Amino acid sequence: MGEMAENIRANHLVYPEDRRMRIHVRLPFLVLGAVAAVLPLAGAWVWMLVFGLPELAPSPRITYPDDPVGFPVWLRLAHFVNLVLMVLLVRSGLSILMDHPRLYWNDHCTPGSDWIRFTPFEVPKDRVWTAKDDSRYLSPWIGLPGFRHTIGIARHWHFLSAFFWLGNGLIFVALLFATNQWKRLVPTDLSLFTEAAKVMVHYATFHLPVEPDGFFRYNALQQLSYFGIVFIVAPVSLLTGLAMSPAIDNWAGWYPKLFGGRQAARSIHFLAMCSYLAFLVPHVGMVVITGLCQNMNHIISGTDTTGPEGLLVFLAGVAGILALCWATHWVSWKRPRWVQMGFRRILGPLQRAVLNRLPSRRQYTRDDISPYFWPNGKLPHCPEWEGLGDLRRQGFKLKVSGLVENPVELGIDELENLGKREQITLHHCIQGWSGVAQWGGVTLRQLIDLVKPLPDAKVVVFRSFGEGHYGGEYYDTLTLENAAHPETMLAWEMNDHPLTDLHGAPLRLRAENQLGYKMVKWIKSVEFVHSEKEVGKGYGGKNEDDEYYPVVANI
Ligand SMILES: Nc1nc2c(c(=O)[nH]1)N[C@H]1C(S)=C(S)[C@@H](COP(=O)(O)O)O[C@H]1N2
Ligand SMILES: [Mo]
Repeated sequence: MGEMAENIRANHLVYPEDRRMRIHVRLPFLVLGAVAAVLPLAGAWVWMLVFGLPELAPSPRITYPDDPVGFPVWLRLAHFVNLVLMVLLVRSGLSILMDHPRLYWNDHCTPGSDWIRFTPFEVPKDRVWTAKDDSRYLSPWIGLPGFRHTIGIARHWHFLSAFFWLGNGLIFVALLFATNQWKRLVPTDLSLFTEAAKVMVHYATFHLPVEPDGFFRYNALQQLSYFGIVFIVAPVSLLTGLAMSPAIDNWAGWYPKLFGGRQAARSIHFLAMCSYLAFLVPHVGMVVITGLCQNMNHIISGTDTTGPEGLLVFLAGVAGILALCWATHWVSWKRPRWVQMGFRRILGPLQRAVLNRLPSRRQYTRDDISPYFWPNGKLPHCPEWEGLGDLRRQGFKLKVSGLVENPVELGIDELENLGKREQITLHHCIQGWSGVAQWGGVTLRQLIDLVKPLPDAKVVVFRSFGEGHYGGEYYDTLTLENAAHPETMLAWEMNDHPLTDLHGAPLRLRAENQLGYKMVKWIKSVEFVHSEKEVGKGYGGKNEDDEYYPVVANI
């Protein structure tokens, strides 16, 4: 049995009782969405009723001698690969979304400020409600891997697919322009827009226009929607995806601002997914009703024939995709380590070489501080921590040991004597929420200078008084390089007050180029080691061990 299944069974999480899913859209956004959907339809009807059904321009097969004829093999392949990867992307994306089933237009994620939520619950105000409590169940029939709080695995699938999807997309676009195929998509004449509106009037009023032969050219509306998906929605997906990375956002603050902030980027990323689905329905619908067999032959065998061959191959392709869904589901549950390690092998080097190098330098102002900061994790309940006294500081001595010349034990006052740094930064939780807070503490750089790591020390371990989700000491690790980033600090203050119990008293880690789970709260000790393999199960942290999170957390 896979470890994930074991974890889930051990915690009686098999089929959580409450599996309800409610989509709740705030009224103004519901109205906005309805208006956006109805307006073009209403316009089309008015057009027809007032001016009559517009006449469409004739669309000859070939206007210019170098117009495209048929679909070359690379285009047909890229189209299919795209479909496969989109299935993985959407399924894993939905799984990720359900881990923080709320979308916002502001970076604070204050409960009640979500414009859409996929949970029946408002955040309760009378008790601690962690982000993990808030995560929801998604059926594995829909999500990859689906279920509740399987975000680690879902993200591996998402980023791996995104990586290959980008590669496929770049090859596709490069070949479009290297050949004459770009002419099918790119509008070169403004009249295309009015022509597309006319086609729209036909469709919306249930008049099917005579379609051009798709082997040679598309109708105007078809061309514009393909163009929109390839050249607008796809890049938007990619760019808003990047705008959710803590390493990128805290390095180049202007970047997420292009989209209205990190959470707006997340919302737009979701809306882009909706656009694909909204495109897919009429796209497939039109393929079916405008000559299914012939259309299939066009895009599958590249021939302009009317036999059933293409359709049969397509159905085999669909069976293949279903088999892939089953296979990805199976490895996710039975061999989750393969997924985790596969991701680490393929994308880990890139994460280390590019994103991990970016210094976090984005500073916010006091006015930006979030009124509410989602909590996460389980409060410690060991006597060691409970007995620490006032603000958990009285009896506290941070132990710093391992591969260092000068092991030390320091109280908060002594840490403060090393010099205090304050920073106002944006926190990124892997689950999707964010929040701005001011942190006060000592940089790890100063601690490193004090304890003098031996040449063999490459990794810093932070151990907590608290336990992980599945029991056992919570800990995480940073590479020495990340620990030495100027903004990486051990903090004892949040928003000018000593840390509360909920947020990690007496001491917690801040590593702004990483996701929240690396930022251990209720720190007990710091240890310098050679490799993360020596600690816990050896994957780099409690969440890495038990929930298959990546050891490098910069996306
Ligand atoms: N000891 C411990 N530290 C922890 C966690 C935890 O479960 N236990 N959760 C992490 C996660 S996932 C996040 S997002 C942040 C949340 O910090 P906050 O509760 O102050 O918002 O703490 C991190 N540190
Ligand atoms: Mo988190």
